[in-house]
Amino acid sequence: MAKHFHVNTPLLESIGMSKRVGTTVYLKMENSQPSGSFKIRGIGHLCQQLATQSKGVVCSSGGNAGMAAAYVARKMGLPATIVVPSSTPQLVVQRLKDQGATVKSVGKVWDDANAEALRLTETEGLTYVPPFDDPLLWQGHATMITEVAASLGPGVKPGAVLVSVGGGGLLCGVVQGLKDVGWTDVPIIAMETVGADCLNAAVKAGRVVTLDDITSEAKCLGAKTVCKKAFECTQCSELSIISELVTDLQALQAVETFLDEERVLVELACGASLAAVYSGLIRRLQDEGRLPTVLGPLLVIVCGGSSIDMKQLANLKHKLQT
Ligand code: PLV
Repeated sequence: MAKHFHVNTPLLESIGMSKRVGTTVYLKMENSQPSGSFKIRGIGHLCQQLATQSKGVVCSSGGNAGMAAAYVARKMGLPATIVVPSSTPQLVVQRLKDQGATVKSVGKVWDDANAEALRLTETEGLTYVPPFDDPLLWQGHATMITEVAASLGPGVKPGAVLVSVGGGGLLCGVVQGLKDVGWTDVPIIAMETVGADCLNAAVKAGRVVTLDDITSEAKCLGAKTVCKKAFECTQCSELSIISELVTDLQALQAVETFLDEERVLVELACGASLAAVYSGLIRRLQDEGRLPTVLGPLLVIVCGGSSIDMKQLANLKHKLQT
């Protein structure tokens, strides 16, 4: 990759989380990317490959892929149209506009917005930027694992990696990254919220399935169908991918604990991963023999997200606790 748009993010040790899990926990702080999430890695790479001659990009998004596409397009001097579902909060719509993007709100969930983005690709001749289903995205996301390997130094390898799953692009990127650095034996814990659980539903069904609806408040995990590649990774004997769920309330409580302990505000989509630590899920997986009792360092991908501020946090609290 030539010039890129993402930054090399810090890898921080979390004392609070390490105490809870009983092993060192490292946080890959993707929240500190210029667009607020890891999405910029893949989308920056994809746009460099596909959009240099473009008359503009169009991206369907729950919010964060759109933030990345808008940021990258602005840096490339291209117009960006971001199509979001009506569930995307106003604060994200405003942040997208502040990045210079044109925002269209179409349909109830991401899948509806995506149909409109694909239509615009055809009718307006724009370059389509998918939020999670493209090998170029996974290749870009994989750089986060290469960075982790460089930060940890030779001879140190994670005991497990914790990621959130929406449409599965982050998961595919992490898998790619683990392959790139020769860590395919490191188990991945793939977290979703109940009601945005397309990977978990696919794993249970033994095939890719489409959810009837997205009922979780973690809208950025809200793809009704996981990408084929992510499902295939769960079926691959070379990899160990553990698909687990938390409730929205657990994800919210994790967001709050993370804010208190690490002084960083992330959205619910990221809270799903953090909840695996705070709710005791990692300990339970160890007790069940699904993770080793003596676990090497736990790597948490802090995927970040812009769909949060103090007002949104209060709204979510009100919604989920009453
Ligand atoms: N969000 C996508 C898909 O939404 C989007 O359009 O922004 N963590 C955060 C903060 C995210 O925004 C997302 C994806 C994920 C995790 C999950 O990544 P994925 O979709 O690659 O599995 C519908």
